[in-house]
Amino acid sequence: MASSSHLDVCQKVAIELALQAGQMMLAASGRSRNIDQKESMVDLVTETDKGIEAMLFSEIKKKFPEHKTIGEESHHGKAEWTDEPTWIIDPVDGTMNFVHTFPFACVSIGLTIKKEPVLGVVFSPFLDKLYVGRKGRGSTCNGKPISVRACSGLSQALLVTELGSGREEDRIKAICDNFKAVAFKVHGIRAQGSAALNLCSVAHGYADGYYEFGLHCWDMCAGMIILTEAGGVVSDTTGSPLDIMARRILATGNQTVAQQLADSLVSHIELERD
Ligand code: LIP
Repeated sequence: MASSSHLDVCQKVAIELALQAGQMMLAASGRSRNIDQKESMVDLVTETDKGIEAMLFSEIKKKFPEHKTIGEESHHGKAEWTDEPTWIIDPVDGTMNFVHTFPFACVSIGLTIKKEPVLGVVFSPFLDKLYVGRKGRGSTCNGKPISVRACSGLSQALLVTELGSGREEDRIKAICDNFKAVAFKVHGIRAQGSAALNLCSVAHGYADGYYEFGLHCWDMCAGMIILTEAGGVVSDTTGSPLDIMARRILATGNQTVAQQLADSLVSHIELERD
């Protein structure tokens, strides 16, 4: 396990890089030209996504040459994820939002050691929110401690979920079936378009739970440590332990809401692992 002082250096660098990435997002906002499609016509990537990831990887390589990296825009085939210190990065989480200048877009920088998230940094320059979560040290937003809010159960919960980036008939049907199964049991359901900010919303006490099928390891790595260090819980959508490569997550402020939500979902979509 890395020393505390080494992780202090990692945290300082990750925050500096997140702020730099935020400036790149602000400079490019509303001016995306080369927008490409990936998994589907709604799974977009811009030159800003690629430029930020290149900057992050280059800086991390300079400062931590022995560390590994996994990034959304340079990821091809199966993720090579080892016990080595590994930065798992989404340069622009919420790319569709970014293209439309809808403010829920951020950079997400996670660090795992022995395949355990130990540090998460999520920064949205449009919302002006810098979230930091550090194993054993809690979570903050703009330097102030944050925590999940109390929620007695699903009937009192405000949830977040997403339609995601796939448009396959069976996936959309399963997502709609789950939405309908949950809709009548909760206070409300929101979709913000960014997994990282969804996890931070639960960590900050704005929402009581979030679930999604189809997201990737880079969408969830930073946000999950920010949430668990704020007192929240993460799992697979069935309630079993989370596998961050299995492309599905259930994240709540407490175990009661988690169990009731897992019991309410009617379709646990299986997707090709990262
Ligand atoms: C996004 C995820 C979000 C999902 C979107 C998209 P991206 O990541 O954060 O949860 O619903 O479809 O995948 O592609 O903007 O980095």
